[in-house]
Amino acid sequence: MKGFLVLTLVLVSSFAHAETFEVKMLNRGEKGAMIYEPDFLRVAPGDTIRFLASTPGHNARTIAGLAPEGAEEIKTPLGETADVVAETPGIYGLKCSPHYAMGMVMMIAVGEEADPGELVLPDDLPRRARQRLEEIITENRK
Ligand SMILES: [Cu+2]
Repeated sequence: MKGFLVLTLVLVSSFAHAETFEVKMLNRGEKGAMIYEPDFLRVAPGDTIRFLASTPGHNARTIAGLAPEGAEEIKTPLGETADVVAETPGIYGLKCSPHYAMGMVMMIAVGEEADPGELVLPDDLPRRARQRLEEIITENRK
């Protein structure tokens, strides 16, 4: 009976550490038009990222080539608030499908070790998306 109690406490405390981070999807934010706020998050595996439909018509999808090996593709429904659970450690580049060419992108680092500075951006990024990703990397590299 004593062993069971200890196991229960360990399980409860590991769940208690998982956090939820909110990202607003906005037509206009502090850094400009068509933007995620914040545009960079560092989270731990098991944490939840909640994409808020703060203004209509946005979503969040993995940018091809900007996700860790073996990570599941992120794809939230257009115009809806949705939760994504971070699992595989590494760097994720995310885009809004309708506003990718306008530079609506963000980055999530999962795990303490993940370094945006080690990211190699694919060649085929839209110009505005590349610009914003480079700014995010400069501001958040380790
Ligand atoms: Cu958008």
